[in-house]
Amino acid sequence: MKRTILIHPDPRLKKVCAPVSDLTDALRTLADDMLETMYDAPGIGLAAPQIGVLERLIVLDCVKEEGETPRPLIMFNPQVIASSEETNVYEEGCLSIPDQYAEVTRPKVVDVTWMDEKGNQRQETFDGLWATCVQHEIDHLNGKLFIDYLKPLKRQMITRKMQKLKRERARA
Ligand code: K1U
Ligand code: ZN
Repeated sequence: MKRTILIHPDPRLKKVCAPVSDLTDALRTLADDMLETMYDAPGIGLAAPQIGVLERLIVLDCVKEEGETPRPLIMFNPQVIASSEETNVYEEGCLSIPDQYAEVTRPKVVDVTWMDEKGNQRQETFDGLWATCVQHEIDHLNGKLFIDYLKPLKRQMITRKMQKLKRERARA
């Protein structure tokens, strides 16, 4: 089932999410719903707080090319355990901040641990767009948005645009 994506500013997007302890069928269904919502948007990642669920769950699939095999990943309690000194600049977007993009600098390579949908503990090294995306999604679990890396004036400008968008959508 497709879920509604919250738009910034929303207090739920600023909260630190709780770790998942028991992997239930309800959580697996939630993860499937998040993948459906992400692909439909379309996007390359989605974090549970973006649909109003304050638990540490993210999904991502950074395979963008048509015809390439998709690689959906479901991560419960993801954690960056090591980051490269080398950084990467990427023009990021966010499904909770539609049509706004800005350059963000992050570590180029990260090692991430997580629990998958089968309850297995996993670890993998991510590079390039995958590394950017997984860091962006983990930030969501800590109440942080990509605009929090920008200068206050630019952040304020984007926030005002989003407030206007929300007012217009409420009227429609
Ligand atoms: O978390 C989110 O809001 C999803 C976001 C993830 C992300 C994008 C760019 C850099 C870091 C993290 C998005 O998916 S925005 C949409 C987007 O980037 C995209 C959409 C369709 C095709 C390719 C990319
Ligand atoms: Zn986002």
